[in-house]
Amino acid sequence: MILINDAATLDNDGATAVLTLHNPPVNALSRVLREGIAAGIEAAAADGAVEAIVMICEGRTFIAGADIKEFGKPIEGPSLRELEDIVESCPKPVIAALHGTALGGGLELALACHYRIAVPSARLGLPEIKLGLIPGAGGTQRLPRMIGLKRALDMIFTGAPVGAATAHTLGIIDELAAGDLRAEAVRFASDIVREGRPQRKISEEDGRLAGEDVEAAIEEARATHGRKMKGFDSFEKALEAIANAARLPFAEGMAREGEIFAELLAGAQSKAQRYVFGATRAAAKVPDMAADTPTRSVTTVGIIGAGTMGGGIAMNFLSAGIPVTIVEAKPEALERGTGIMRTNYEASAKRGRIRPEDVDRAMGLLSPSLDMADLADRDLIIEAAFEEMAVKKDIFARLDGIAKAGAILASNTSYLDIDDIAATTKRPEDVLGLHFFSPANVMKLLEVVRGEKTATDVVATAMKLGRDIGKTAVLVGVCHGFVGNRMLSARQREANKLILEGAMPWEVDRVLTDFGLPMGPFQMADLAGLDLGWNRETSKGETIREQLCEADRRGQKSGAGFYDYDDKRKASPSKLVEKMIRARSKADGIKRRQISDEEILERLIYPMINEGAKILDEGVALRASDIDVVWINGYGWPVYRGGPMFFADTIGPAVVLTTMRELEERMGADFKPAPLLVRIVEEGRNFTGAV
Ligand code: T1G
Repeated sequence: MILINDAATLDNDGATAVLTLHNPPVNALSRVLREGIAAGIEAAAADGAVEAIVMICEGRTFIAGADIKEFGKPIEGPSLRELEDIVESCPKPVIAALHGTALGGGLELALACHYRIAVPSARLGLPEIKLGLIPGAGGTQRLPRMIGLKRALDMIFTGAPVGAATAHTLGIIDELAAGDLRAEAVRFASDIVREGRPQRKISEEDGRLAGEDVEAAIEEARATHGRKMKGFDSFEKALEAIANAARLPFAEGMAREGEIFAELLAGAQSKAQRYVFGATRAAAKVPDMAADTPTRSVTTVGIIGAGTMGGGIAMNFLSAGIPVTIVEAKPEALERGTGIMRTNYEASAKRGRIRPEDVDRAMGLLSPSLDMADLADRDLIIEAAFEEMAVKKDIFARLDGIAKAGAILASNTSYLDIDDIAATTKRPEDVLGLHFFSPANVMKLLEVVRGEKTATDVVATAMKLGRDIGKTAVLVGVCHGFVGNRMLSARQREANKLILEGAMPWEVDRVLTDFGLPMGPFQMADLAGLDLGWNRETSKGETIREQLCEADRRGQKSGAGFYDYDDKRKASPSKLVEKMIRARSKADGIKRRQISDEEILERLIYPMINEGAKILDEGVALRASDIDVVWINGYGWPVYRGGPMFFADTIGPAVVLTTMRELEERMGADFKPAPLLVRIVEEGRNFTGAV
């Protein structure tokens, strides 16, 4: 065996050289690995005894891409493109042996090899779009030549990996390895040499694209991906780069791909998306908890409440193969709840998101019940009942006498005090919050709310369980609304004032949707239902929202709320609501005025940032980036803006502070700057340290 460098070794298996790569944790293409590959290929090519070369990785995966941590720094050692030229021009066949996830630059390097073999469990993809980039080492030019424009467009715009079997069908890989990958790759290399198979250079293949209708493929990509890609600089640029595979000779297409990649890499959006990549991983780490903190076994789950939240929460566990007992007080509520779950699964199967057989498999793990005593043996019990403290305290007091020792007792409350709830039990150390976001079977965010007495292993179990059911779990502390909803309340307070001062709900919403959020505060209110927490007996009709409920305009579900809705739930501004708002302004003695989009945006976003600063200062969030992860995964904050705290850093905390002070002067204490905001401006720091 020859040690090429710290990341590469070369040894011979008969007439086949095996270049083994080792750059944990994911064999990212950092400089040492690029240098190792270049030297290893050149050494094997120069060895007369070598007839073929296998490139294989140690560890859990083939190369998972360029080293994201090197972005923005000067390239040292051979670039990935130079490496690909060395590989593709090698006079001996180079076979990439794939396992784990061959992603981004890893797949691009494999496409520059002459052949590819993979284990059935391997996945291959070009996820650069998720980083605000495009494949920058030939992926936009080689992949279309291999699988056609349409499929390449889909792979690049979804950024989702395909499994080895699909890759084999598409022709991205030449063989599926039946047994040991290394042995199979060496055998495949020998077959190639013995059969005298040609050195396949995808860069020289134009045939596949000759007949493609480029315009049709582009239009189809716009129709399929355009909505999701709204606001992303990378969308149009990726379309151009990929279409060039059919429009330009390889070298010209590569040159243009490089220019576009460099532009995006230097841009604000990619910087934000790369920050989010790191922030999401950081959120999974709990500072005072070792990675090997013991966790409790959770193999069965109980849920109290089969409403929208309870049913959605249950689906997360059922889909992960974990049996769930779901308890309701009334048979008709139980039947309605379980019926909605089945309907949701059937809709997913119809859209091809799950296999038809998965519907019965998941529902077969569900045990509906009308008796809380049936939760006695559950490892984890989640309360998803009415959002009222008295109701929750009663349930937890009863659970304390039912649940087995060591069971984890969680509330899905979205605002209320977990410590108060825990105090109704004799086991506060087993109690925490698991705050799912609606629709709970869809939204990625899970706020894990750590109570004052919550045991460390319970927190560790919840964070791991969040990952196991496909959520992005963020650890938060106890306060009213935890992280996300506490900041949402600050925004809602301003939104409610703005429509009395002169803006209309649809103007406020538009400012936020133009900013990149999926919907504004009034669209959200109509979707959730205006009557959440409203009670006709106690309603005083003091707010627009109360007036709407009294007029039976309860939101989308009643066909009218802040907006009017047609039978397809298409929203339109309401003359009646406009009249109601103007009358309320007059009754409150407010002289309405024209309010600029800029003021609306500042009044909505800066108080959120200010609340985030308080949340950080109080230790309710561990990191500024955790706050950003909450808002991206729980409320659809545009990933290309990095999150509210990253956004504050891009505009400058001093700008936020100055504006807050002006607003405080003009509008009062709601805009009093948070002490942390003042401090970081005085100290010349920022929230995330990432800008
Ligand atoms: N570069 C640097 N570090 C990386 C990395 C990468 N590409 N991918 C992962 N890591 C780190 C990650 O930060 C974490 O570090 C550890 O590895 C485990 O990651 C030219 C320009 C591979 C599916 O976008 O999707 O190639 O926190 O917790 O859940 O066209 O990591 O332990 O210090 O996510 O098992 C394209 C990104 C790059 C793949 C593994 N590639 N990575 O998931 O582990 S751009 C990607 C992933 C590119 C070319 C372009 C996942 C994974 P730490 P993890 P995991």
